[in-house]
Amino acid sequence: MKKQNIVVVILAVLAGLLLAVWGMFAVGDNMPRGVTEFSREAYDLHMIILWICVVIGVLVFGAMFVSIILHRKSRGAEAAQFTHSTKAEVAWTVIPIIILVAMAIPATRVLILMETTAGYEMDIKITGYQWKWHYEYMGEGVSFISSLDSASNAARIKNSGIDPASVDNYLLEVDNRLVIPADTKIRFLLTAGDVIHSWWVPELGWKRDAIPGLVNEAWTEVSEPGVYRGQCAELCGKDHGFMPIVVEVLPKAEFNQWLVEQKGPQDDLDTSGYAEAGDSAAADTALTSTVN
Ligand SMILES: [Cu+2]
Repeated sequence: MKKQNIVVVILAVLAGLLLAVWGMFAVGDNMPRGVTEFSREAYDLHMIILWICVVIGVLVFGAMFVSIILHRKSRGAEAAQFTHSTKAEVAWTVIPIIILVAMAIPATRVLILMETTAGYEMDIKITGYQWKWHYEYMGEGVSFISSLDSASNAARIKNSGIDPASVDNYLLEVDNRLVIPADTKIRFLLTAGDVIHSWWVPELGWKRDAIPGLVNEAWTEVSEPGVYRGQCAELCGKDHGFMPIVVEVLPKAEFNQWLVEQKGPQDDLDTSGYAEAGDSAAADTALTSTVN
């Protein structure tokens, strides 16, 4: 190859690499690594597959551009005349199969991990409604409705005079957060009472449809206490954008104390925090009154 041609090839490969790296970091819109074992596995898998795709992209487009630039007709290039090559056929069949199988192995492992709810220590039933979530701590007699907080709700009204930018966690805050304990495997049972919704907290690494008449399963185990936010991820009606999800992860001891408080008489509840939380009957009444 001529010196000039080598320079062209190197430049083409470098441009491709630069474009790929820019796409990843300059846009800065990658998925979060999350706060659970599963979310990290999913993130790592996503990155491995991405880099495999980048390498394939650089090789394929590199070969294409090199061919177009260096072997163009105006440079006197002449097309090869062969019509069949068994070696080429075998190579471009076997190599993609090997790549696909190599990608399927870690993907299957992560998929199985996502579906493995065995060994859970706690059950929470999540029911989607237009446009709120109902959480029930199974067997604990604790359930409540979680809907958009009043500050966001006031600011979202047209001509409210409230600047949404002045509201903390605008459209990402609720009145009653889903409180869960840290370091505890929790199984979620998801369903819906009207139309299809989807429960999605990016930091947990998965989203799951909540479908009327069907119960879907999912699980999580968060090690770091904190507040994690998400949204309904299935277009479910006019207020689809106004049914956020807020998960508050507490250390086990604090969670147990919180749970005991929720079981207490309604009057004893701290009205600044989880005002609507109470026993199932109270929550059901609240649900009926809000739905009607
Ligand atoms: Cu929804």
